[in-house]
Amino acid sequence: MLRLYDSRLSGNAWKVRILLTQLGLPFERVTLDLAKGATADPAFRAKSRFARVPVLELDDGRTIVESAAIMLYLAEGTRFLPDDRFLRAEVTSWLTFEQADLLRALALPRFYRMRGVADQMASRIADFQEGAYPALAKADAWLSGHDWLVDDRYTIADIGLFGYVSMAHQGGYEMERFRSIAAWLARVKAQPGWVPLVEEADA
Ligand SMILES: N[C@@H](CCC(=O)N[C@@H](CS)C(=O)NCC(=O)O)C(=O)O
Repeated sequence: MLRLYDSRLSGNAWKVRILLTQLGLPFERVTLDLAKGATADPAFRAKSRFARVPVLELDDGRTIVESAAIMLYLAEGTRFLPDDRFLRAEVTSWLTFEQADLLRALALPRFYRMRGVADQMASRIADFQEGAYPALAKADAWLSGHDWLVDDRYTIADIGLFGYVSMAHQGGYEMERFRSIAAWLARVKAQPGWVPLVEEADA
């Protein structure tokens, strides 16, 4: 069976969990305690060359790291990834944009708030916001003319962007500025098989 190494509040692992669930693929979940330094464990380091979750372990023991790589692997040949070469490049383009322009800028302010250190990190948060607000505006502009990011249908591009954008307000972002993003987030959440970050049994 597939095995997903994640952590309870990781948005990157959440993306993979949403996709696995929507694909109907059974998987075993191994939830690491990042606060206790679980990613430094040599056994985990042997599975994750970057010492981070998510990690997908295949039946044969090989592992895939990086949420975008995992999603591209899982989505191959499914409705979540177009066959057309150009459209696949479009999917990769959104996944790359999310990682380069949004991931840290959205995730770290949320993390600082969760840890109660947002006040000390105020100038860092302001720097993140300076970069992320224009990137969010670009996504909002695209979504003002499209229901979905690629090919007018739900793909892993949507799952990839959804993860941290849906939690940006937890890091202090004023997401009410982005009405098209808000409508798109609701569409993603309404997809069959969508799962919340923290499931009730786990809350
Ligand atoms: N680009 C990576 C980022 C993964 C990442 O940042 N993972 C965090 C949790 S969301 C992590 O494992 N951090 C290591 C640690 O806190 O020890 C991806 O998309 O998978």
